[in-house]
Amino acid sequence: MTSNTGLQLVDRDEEGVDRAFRADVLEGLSEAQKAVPARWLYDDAGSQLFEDITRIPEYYPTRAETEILERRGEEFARLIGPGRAVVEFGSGSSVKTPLLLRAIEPAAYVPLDISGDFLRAAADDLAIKFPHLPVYPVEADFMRKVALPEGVADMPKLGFFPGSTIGNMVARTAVDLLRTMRETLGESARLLIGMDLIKDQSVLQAAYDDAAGVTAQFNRNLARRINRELGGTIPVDDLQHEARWNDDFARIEMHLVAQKDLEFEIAGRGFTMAKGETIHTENSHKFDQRSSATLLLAGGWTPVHRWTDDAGRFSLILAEASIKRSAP
Ligand code: AVJ
Repeated sequence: MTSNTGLQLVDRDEEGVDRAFRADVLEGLSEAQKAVPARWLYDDAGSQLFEDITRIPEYYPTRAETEILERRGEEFARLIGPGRAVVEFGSGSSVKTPLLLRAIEPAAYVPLDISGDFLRAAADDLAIKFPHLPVYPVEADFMRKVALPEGVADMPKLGFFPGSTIGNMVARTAVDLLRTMRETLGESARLLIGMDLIKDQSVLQAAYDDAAGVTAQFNRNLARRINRELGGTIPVDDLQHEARWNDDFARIEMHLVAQKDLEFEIAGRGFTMAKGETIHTENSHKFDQRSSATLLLAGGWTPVHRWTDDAGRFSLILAEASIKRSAP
């Protein structure tokens, strides 16, 4: 396992509390619109619940993207070519990643993830499926530039960022990440990135507020995690899951809505919520052809090809690192 400079990825205090989590929660819940960064939804329980979400009937993105990966292998091979080191941002899915690797004859596979456990599991799984492919897992926070292993130094890179995870970020953060990816991947890199598409509101609403209530559990798990890890007393059952379409920003927002006036403590500090007040817990931005191109271009990537599933719900975009040139 390559550990990037052995840097401490989680900073805990004497009691084992994740300092960044506590700071984000205390700060976010002190703002006029209460909000907690979406990354804190994904502890072990949250990651498991998200896995469950990918299998519910209303949640189309995973199936739509997998359909593209299953059907377009020949085009990937032609447009991407063999011999690249595939650098995956996030620990990789046992379904999507093999579909890509099988299609393009890569020279190496480099999964990047902040969680060593997920990373090792994904890497082991891959090594069994592709016994001749060099696999170099790297435990790192890919929001910052990552030093890739020596073994792939001379290979051209293909970044792989499926799942529309980019949609979790507001434009500014997304652009920062795209530019950082360009730095991580180097000269003549390419990027294959999943971006979910703007569509009928009722379809989006259902995808983020499923009938079985799995997404509601996923959202409420954040409050449970706060109670568990930060000594919180949030009355979780008094918070209702809401998926809201924000048309100005073209995004689905997840909120936890207070069902009555609430008082609770977190890490010794008191908080109140008036009935109807919300905690904003996640954004899931949706794109069209132009907005996705604008975002990629702002991040230093020129789109070269795009695929959608047959129903036109989801897009997978191939982009190349833009070359600086003078205007126009
Ligand atoms: C993991 C960010 C891609 O936005 O669709 C799914 C997360 N949240 N249901 C998404 C999510 C609620 C998901 N991403």
